[in-house]
Amino acid sequence: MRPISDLLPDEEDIAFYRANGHWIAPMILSDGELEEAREHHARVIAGIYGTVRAPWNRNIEPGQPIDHIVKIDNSYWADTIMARLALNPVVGAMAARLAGAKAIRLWHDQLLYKPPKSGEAGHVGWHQDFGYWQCADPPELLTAWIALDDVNEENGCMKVVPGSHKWGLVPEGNFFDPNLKGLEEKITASTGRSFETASCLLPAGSLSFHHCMTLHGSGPNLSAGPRRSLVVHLMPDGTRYRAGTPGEGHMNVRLLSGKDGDPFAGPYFPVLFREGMRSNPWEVG
Ligand SMILES: O=C(O)CCC(=O)C(=O)O
Repeated sequence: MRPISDLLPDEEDIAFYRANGHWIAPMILSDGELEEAREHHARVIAGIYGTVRAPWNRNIEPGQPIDHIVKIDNSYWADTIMARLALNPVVGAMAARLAGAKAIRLWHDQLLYKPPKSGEAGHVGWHQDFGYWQCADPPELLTAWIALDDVNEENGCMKVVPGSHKWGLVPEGNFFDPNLKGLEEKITASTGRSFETASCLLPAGSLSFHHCMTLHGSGPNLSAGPRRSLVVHLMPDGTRYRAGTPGEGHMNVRLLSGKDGDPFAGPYFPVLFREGMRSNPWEVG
């Protein structure tokens, strides 16, 4: 594994992220960590929780046949290995540099499993994450998408629309609409912009980042193996609650239990990285 300081985005990477709204990061997991993460990913899907707490939400009950994309929110509550991954300070440091923030907090995680030979049921419709997060201000949140398998065109890698983080909010976006072509047509018609995509091709153990306004989605898994990932949604420290938006139903509004203008802080929004914090791994011993 390279020294941690070598993994962080340099000035060119930061400029790329700010211009395009995404960035492919290097490998952060060793083979052993990857194996352990896969095993615990499977446990959470199977409903075998290593803590006293279930995830916030899951779209498929344990033991049910997995015939569509599995999405489990705040899996880190239920499993300490998932927690270690979701709260990885190196991921936090990468995010801090990309976002130009002094500290990064967890917004929430999302464990994803795209089943083998998924067909349309494995699709993720084109969307911007901020469409669901309008309760947060400013819209500078970002996502670390950590690959637990090699991710490629065959198994339905995530695709992003470079530059779309500068388009403003596109209301047609919908994670849950599998009709990618139909969504693309609606989005092109409403924005008047051409829809070019870039594929986030990742070796297992590496990750990509995308800005919360970047349009993204993915197609079917045509391969015989699963496409497994842990998606870690992050925010710059100081991100505040904006009351009365279409994002009012988001779980984090309830977890904050605050009033308009309060920062999303406290135990439900742990800090992954803070500049100068003693526990940043490359500053200790
Ligand atoms: O995994 C995918 O294909 C999409 C994931 C996603 O929507 C996200 O990371 O925000």
